[in-house]
Amino acid sequence: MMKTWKRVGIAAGLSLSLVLAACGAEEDEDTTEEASEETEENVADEGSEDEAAGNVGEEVDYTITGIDAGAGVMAAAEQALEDYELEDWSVQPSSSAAMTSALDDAIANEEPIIVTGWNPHWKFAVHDLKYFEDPEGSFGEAEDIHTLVRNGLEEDMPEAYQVLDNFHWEGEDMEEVMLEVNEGTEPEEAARTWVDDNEDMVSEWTDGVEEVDGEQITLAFVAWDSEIASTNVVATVLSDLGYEVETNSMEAPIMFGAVAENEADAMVAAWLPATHEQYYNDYEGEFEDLGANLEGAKIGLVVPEYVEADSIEDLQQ
Ligand code: PBE
Repeated sequence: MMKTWKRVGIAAGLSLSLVLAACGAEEDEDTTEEASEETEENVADEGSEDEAAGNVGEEVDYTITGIDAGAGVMAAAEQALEDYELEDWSVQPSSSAAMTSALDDAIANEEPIIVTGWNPHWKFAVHDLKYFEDPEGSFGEAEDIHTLVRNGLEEDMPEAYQVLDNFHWEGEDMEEVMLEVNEGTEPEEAARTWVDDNEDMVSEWTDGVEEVDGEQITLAFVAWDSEIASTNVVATVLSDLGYEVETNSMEAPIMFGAVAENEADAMVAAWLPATHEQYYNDYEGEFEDLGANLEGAKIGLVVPEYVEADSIEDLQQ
């Protein structure tokens, strides 16, 4: 467990310095002026301003900056390339942390970038961003995040089952934890602070649940910023009840497989109905779906506000 958190901590620390660099550039008027002069020069080199604005494809090398290949938003982005007939485009896989670093870098340099995005996410609080419109619906509608547990958990660990069944919060709650982690706090510590600051909500999840004596429970998750937040909060609440909690980070399809095959006890990271539809269907019947722990999540292509294009359709040219 420590290893995973250390890695995440390093990634969070790295993106923090990039965020600071970005803020510095935004706040410093001289730098901004210099940067816009540079942009004008570039525009002059390339032709008219309109042409440059319309050339977001060329500027980003016809590449969408993605995250881990197993993420549902990656499959949806590939689907979008098909739906909008963007044959020259590709989706570049990386990781949740590398994507936000690339986004921070691009914004610091006022360069265009298109990323696979989602919310809840801290990046909307830190940067001026927008979703590309998606008239074809490649990225689906608003989604819910579900809690899935292994079959038999209710019988084996009724206390944990009850907490997992009760776990429910809002996008703003998740973003609060995410923001703190992005600012450099260790995920476990950020979760601790949130749990301590939100006793009323947490006591609804643990209402009438008896304490246990060091029973082992394993939560599976993927190291997406949103799921680092939710998994740590649930782990903190369970450990306060007396559980010995292990959190295991893995690829998305493996996370579903782990719960289906009883290698993990639970996960709080199933985005439905569309994002994880494939994985959900692959293992249906081999897990218990405890329903939504968060409503109104969303995925799509995200760009800085200053990118002139507004819709995925605008990439067709
Ligand atoms: N995400 C965050 C995940 C689900 C949670 C949107 C990156 C995905 O695309 O699978």
